[in-house]
Parts: sequence; structure tokens; C-alpha cells
Amino acid sequence: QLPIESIRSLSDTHPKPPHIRFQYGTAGFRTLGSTLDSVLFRVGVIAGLRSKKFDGQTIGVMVTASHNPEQDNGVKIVDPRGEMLEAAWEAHATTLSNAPTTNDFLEALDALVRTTKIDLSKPARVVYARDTRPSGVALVSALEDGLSAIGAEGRNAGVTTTPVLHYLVKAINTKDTPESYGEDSEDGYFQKLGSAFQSLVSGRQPLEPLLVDCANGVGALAALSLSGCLGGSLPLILENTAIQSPGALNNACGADYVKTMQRLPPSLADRLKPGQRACSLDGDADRLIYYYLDERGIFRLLDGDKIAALVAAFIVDLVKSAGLENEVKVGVVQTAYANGASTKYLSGRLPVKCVATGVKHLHHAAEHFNVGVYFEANGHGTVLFSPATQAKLAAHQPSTPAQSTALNHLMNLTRLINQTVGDALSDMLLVEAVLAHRSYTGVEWDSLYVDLPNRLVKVVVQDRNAFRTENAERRLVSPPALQAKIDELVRRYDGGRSFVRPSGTEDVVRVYAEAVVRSQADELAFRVAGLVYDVAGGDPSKRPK
Ligand code: G16
Repeated sequence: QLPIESIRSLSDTHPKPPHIRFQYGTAGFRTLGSTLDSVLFRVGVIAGLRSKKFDGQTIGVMVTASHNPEQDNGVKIVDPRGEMLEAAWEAHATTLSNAPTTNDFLEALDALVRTTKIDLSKPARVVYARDTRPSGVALVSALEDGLSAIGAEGRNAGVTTTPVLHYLVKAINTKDTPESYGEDSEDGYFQKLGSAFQSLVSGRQPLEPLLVDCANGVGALAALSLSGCLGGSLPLILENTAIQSPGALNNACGADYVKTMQRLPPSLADRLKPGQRACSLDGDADRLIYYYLDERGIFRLLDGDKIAALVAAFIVDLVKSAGLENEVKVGVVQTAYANGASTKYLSGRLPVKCVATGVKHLHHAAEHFNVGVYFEANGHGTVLFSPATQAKLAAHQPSTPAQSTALNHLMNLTRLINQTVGDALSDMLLVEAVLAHRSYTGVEWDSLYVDLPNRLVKVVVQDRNAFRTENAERRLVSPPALQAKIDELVRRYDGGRSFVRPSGTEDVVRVYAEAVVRSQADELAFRVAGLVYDVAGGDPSKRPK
């Protein structure tokens, strides 16, 4: 029996705003923080039910809007193995969040319990955290009301990053089992990363200090804690750490800014010396973008595609050196945003798969490889070692000292890399370890292949849901006839490629274009954006120029 009275009385204090339709999108619910109170309450109830469904295993809830502006907020649910919520429940979450009244909400809950056969007598446990957004405090308290309404036991993990929350979920659920993923605390996680990293770089040249742009977000706190666990093996210079300054989060800094604008955050202009490595995190520290200034002071971007190329080649070499090349196959997963030059470079060496945007899609595709390297161009990604591969590594008997060293490095990589979700800080240590092994500076890394010039443009339209895609988002099926017009345009540009898709995290349509020459990539992007606007736009003053 649902605790109807307790849900009813608390639900009435978190009414759904009329006229707003919520949607569990690419990365959970995400919109203006001030509109999300009822959603957080309901997510508390849903997370409790999800835990009951899994016999009381712990479910995670993260309150964040990641790369979005500070006034936005959001929430996503994490499944027991530390992975994104199962797709069928995304739809349930959307339905429940839109029930107009408390009575409708109760009816929808009852239907969910019946159709998904939830045993309400089971316990419910939920661990939750938030990023540094000011609206997060009230939203967490709405979430706690939801947990108490359904009688779930809550564990508040405080202010931390999205990947730490994913780690905690897996660590809690595997505690005291043979699959134990580590100590279930933020400190336990950073200790684990720190010790794996120190083993990987021991005996290598000391690393030059790395400048880290923390996007004025929660990554600033996490990076500080992590640096205390590195034993001086990697000096970090933390920049953009103003987590208390209103409006500073992701503003002219952070991974999304650097990737989209293809330039240095202005705040780093006087800080970065030519040749020095730097990286940017995003607002919840799950994305990572590297860059440096060349000897002429020109900005050079090392994005998620370059990270995938660097890391995949390193793992392939280690697998070979360990004598496992016939048993362990490495593959790469990308999205349509991957630079054409990166796809060409990688597919000449490894199996490469293209899937729709959204970490969950990449993660699932990567699970089909023995070792699946997945990165979105925007810097979101990780490496998955399948359980069978991990068992193989553990059982393998190396026949030479060189094989033994390579095997050791592979084992340390499985500890260094977050297997639940992409983590900017774990990925940063991964990149640094590879650079140390290869004796690469940014220049050598950058020269693996030359990026095709590209441009990303946002278009504000009346209804982004009018845009539907196929073929891993590379082609539009609606609005009708638009794709044919885009094809027509693309044909006129040397090496031209362009696609259009609705964003799942912002109320915009995204346009991507690349071409052999910079001016042509820019022109193609803006002309496609113009087409999009003419078909679906509104206010002519907002037409992309
Ligand atoms: C989220 C997702 C990413 C996605 C990004 C942009 O990132 O986790 O997989 O690439 O949004 O998605 P869209 O183009 O649909 O808006 P984050 O870092 O904001 O959580």
C-alpha cells in the first residue's frame, strides 16, 4: 500500500506549476531552477520506488544543471550500478512530473507500482548530492520531502560532483562484496584515484604544473581535495574557483565555453604561458577539455576527440605489450559531433561506432567492446573495461618483465578510470598519465591528427520538438524538406558536413558544420542555421547572423 496520506500532505506543499511541461531529457530534468520544486519532490518519491524495485539497493539523485547557466538547475537519477536511469523509467519520470494535481500524481504512482510490480514492503535507500548552484539548497529540501513521503532512507552526500555521486552509488551497493568498488566516500574515491595515478607515473619525469579552470563550480572543491591525494606527483594550479560569486558559474569559462567558443577563458589570458598545458572542467566536473598556446601564442584545442585518440592508442599499445592483443579488443564510440578528422584517424586503427548524443547512448555502445573508449567531442567520456576483460587481466600470467609492467599499468588504469560515468578529474589524471608515458607535450598530442575547422551554432526556435532526427542524429526527418535543403548547401563546400538536432538540455536547436577551410565551416554553419530559422524561427531579430 502506498503511504497515501503522507504523500498527499507533502505533495500539496510542492504543487506543480500550471502551463509548464517537464521532460526527463538527455541528462535528466533541466530547466530554470525556480520552476523545479515539484519535480524535485516527485523525483524523491520516484527514487524511493526505484530503490524498492531493486530490493532496497541504493539509488542516486544528483541536483545539477552541469554546463547550463547558473539560473538553471536540474536533477538526474542514478541506477544501482552507478549508471544512468533506465530509459523506460525516464518516461515514467516524465509522466509523473507532469501530473497536474496531487490526486493525479497519486493515481500515476499507483499505476506505476502496479505495472512495474513494485513490492512496497521493501526498504528504500537514496544517496543524493548537489552542485554549487544557489537554487540547489531549496531543491534538495524538496527532494528530502519526497524521500520522507515515500519512507525512504536518505543519505546526504552534500556538495560534490556528478561523477562522485555515481561512484558513491556503486561503492555503496558493492560494499563488502567481491565486486567492491572502493570506500563509499568522496575521500575514498580520491584516494583510490590518487594511488592508481601515483603508481602509473612512478619512475617517469616529474610533471610540469597543470592549470585547471574549475568553471567557478563544484570542481574547484573536488580538485582541491584530489590534489591532496596526489602526493605531489601532479602540481595543480586551480583557476576560476569563485564558487560564492553570484553569476560566475560557467560564465566565460569552463569546458563548454572553451569548446564552443574555441578560445581561452578571458580570465586565463595572463595566466597561461605558451606551451603550458591547461584544462577546463564544466559546472559539475564531468566534462574535460584540454588546450595550450603554441609558440606564437595561438590557442590550440585538445577536445574529447583528441582525448579519445590519445587514450585509445595508449591502451591498444599496453594490451599488445601485455601479450593480450588476441584476447582483448579495444573499440571507440563517438557521436556526430566528432570531428571528421578524428573519425578518420581512429577508424584506420580501431572499430569506431557512432551513436546519438547523450552519455547513456555512448556508455551502452561501449559496453559491447572488451575495452570501450567513449568520448563526446565536448569532453564527456570514459573507458569501460568489461567484467570478462577485468577477470582476464587479473588471471593473466605475464611471461616477460615487459608484459608484467604493461599488465600492471592496465590494472592501474581500471582503478584510475571511473567506470560508472565520465569524470573530468579522473579523465585529467588519465590524460596526464598517458602524456607522462609518451613524453608528449600538448604539441605532440595535438599532432596525432589535424582537426577540420568546425563551428557550433545555437538557434532559438518556436518549438524544438518539431525537429526529429535519424541515423544517430546525422539527418533530420522533420521538419519536412529541411534536410534536402541542408544537403544542397553542404554539397557546395569542400569537405563540408553539417547536421541539425534539438538540444536535450537547453531550449535550442544545435547546428554543427565542418569544412576544409575555417571561413567555409563558419559560413556553412551560419547558412544552415539561417535555414533552420526560416523554417521554425520566430522573432526575426533573433535570426542567426
Ligand atoms: C549533457 C549530456 C551530454 C550531452 C550534453 C549536451 O551534458 O550529459 O551527453 O552531450 O548534455 O546535450 P544536448 O546537446 O542534448 O543539449 P552535461 O555536461 O550538460 O550534463
